[in-house]
Amino acid sequence: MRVLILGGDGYLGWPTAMSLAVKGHDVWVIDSYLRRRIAMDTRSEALIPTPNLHDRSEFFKSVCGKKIGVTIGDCADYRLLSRLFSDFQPEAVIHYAEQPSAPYSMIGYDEARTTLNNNLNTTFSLIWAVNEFGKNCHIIKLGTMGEYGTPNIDIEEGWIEIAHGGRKDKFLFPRQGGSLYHTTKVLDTDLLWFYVRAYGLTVTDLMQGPVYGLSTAESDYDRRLLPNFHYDDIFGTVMNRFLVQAVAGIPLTVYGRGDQIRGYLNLKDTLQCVELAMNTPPAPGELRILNQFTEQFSVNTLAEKVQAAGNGLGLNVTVNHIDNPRKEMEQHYYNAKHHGLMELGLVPHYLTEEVLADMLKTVAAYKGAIDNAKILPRVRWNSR
Ligand code: USQ
Repeated sequence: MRVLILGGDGYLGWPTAMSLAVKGHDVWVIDSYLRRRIAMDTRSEALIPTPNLHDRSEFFKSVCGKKIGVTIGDCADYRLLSRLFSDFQPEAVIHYAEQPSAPYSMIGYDEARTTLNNNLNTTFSLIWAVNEFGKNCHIIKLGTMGEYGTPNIDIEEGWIEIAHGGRKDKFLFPRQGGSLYHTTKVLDTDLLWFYVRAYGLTVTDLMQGPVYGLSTAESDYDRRLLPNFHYDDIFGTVMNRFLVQAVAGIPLTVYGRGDQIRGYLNLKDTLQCVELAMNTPPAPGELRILNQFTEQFSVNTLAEKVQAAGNGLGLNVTVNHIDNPRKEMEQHYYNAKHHGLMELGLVPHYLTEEVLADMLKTVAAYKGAIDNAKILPRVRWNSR
């Protein structure tokens, strides 16, 4: 298949590009380096320096013999996207090109506006480019489990049937993002749903939980192909942060009570999920929503698991409950359905002690590069 990846420089975008290229797909990536710029601005650079996209693509070709096309440009630029669609004629487009950090979106007005503009305008321009130049192209959009928040009822996969006044109908599951970033994802879904109804676009919205992990089959060939692994409070997801903290000898930063539950998955499973969604598209003109995670844990459970694996390797891992910088429920009901991707064939990589030990060993190889100033939270939700 010809596959266009928006946000191809990202933590998920680059590994997805390599994985699909190795499987024989014709892959083109576009990225504006927004994350790299924000990381520099906020002193949140990744643990492992990653080459620019052109260099990554060349290293990849020299190692795996496959070409990944590269465009550096703004995915919100409709004219640029339109040219890419006309020239490359993708059959599937995978949309990762969003400002993905909840804390960044909560710093202040400028950061909130950057997040809102980038995320909504990219989704909007993509919708129009597909409608004008690639009507049959399947849009695979990375949403987030955070769109649902933490309701006191089971979370369905995207839709809920509601009986009211003696009548029934099916609606998008109620959503309540916990940050401006998460709220832009809610708005993305609404935009997509409107244009699915209006123009008959074909869309899969993947509601993904926090991802962890450093390596994939392709990055194992050469360190220069590793994903950009963040451990700072802006771009680092909780599990990746705990791995680095364990190696650095810093107490694990559990926010508040630590009973916050989320659905997690290994980076390797993100690749599987996206490929499964691509290979088995929904019916033309349908919005399909799949919940993308493999296991539910509380933050406390994650910390205990990292502590056990770290201590098994001779590290002395301690856990610290610190003041929660976010506004979120710290104790809540959480039961999210996630059978759609399993039915499509997902074979999960679960979070075993062996998986944790492997990740800790990889992080340990970069111990000297850990900057302790990036660990403690610098952004508070309720600062004003
Ligand atoms: N947390 C800690 N200690 C830390 C960091 C986080 O206790 O040092 C807690 C947070 O308070 C939260 C949970 O861990 O309760 C998850 O936090 P996170 O930073 O791993 O995840 P989040 O901010 O929600 O965002 C990440 C990605 C985002 C993606 C989302 C999926 O950055 O792009 O959409 O995970 S989800 O969480 O399901 O919305």
